[in-house]
Amino acid sequence: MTTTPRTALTIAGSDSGGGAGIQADLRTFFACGVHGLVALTAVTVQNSLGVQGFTEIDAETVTAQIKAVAGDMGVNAAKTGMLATAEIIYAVARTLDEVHIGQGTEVPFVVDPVAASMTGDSLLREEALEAIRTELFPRANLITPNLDEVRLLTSVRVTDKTTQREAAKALLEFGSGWVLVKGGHMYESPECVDLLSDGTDYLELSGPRYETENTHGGGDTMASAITASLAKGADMPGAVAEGKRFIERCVAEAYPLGAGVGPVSPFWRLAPN
Ligand code: PXL
Repeated sequence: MTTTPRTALTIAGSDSGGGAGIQADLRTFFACGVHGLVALTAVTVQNSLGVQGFTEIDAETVTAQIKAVAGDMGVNAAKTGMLATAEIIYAVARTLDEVHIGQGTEVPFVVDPVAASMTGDSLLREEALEAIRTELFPRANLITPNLDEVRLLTSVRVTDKTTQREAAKALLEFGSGWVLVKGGHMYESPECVDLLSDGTDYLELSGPRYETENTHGGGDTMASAITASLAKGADMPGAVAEGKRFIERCVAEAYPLGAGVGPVSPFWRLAPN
């Protein structure tokens, strides 16, 4: 008999284009060797040119999905992506407490505070940002905002390493164990420098910047790779370092698809060439 792999749960939306959302999460989990579980929050209608709209799933169905898999299969780590509405966020927070996922439990929880797609289309109803801050950040072992999300959440404008550190401190005030302030959107910098902090340690993770237009799903893929490493038992700095290595290769091997922004690709992990 084959042994059961580790499991990772994504609580997120569907991308009909297959490059971001639960599709990015599941292909990353697969490439990283963990079994992916899903609580679907919303169905987006989109392609490489942008998001045409979305329909959210009712909050009871979201929580029922989490309880169904957590109770039977067990969850070794979890993450959130697109959550769509404040009602879903409140319901998810309550349910995570019930099934013992998040800070203060054995099961690490990563919050990727998705507010908009890279094309600028909103993926979150307006009142929901505050709910992410108050309901999810205190339960998160790690939050992974990009610079646009940092600005929405704290009003700090990150332009260099000093303001990146300021942002990390401001975000930790909301109660997460760790924060990863991703520097990929500082386009002037020749490197992508991310800052990981728990308020005591400030760890800089530096990597190359690849010239590509095709970065759809990059944030989701990185957060999922970190979640997969946590599910396999890595500590936070180790999991983030692994996630960073993983996303670098996915960006390096991103491919064109459609007339707009193509997806980052985890295929390298399956068929190394
Ligand atoms: O990359 C953020 C994201 C998350 N979830 C869904 C998305 C996107 C970006 O388009 O569509 C469903």
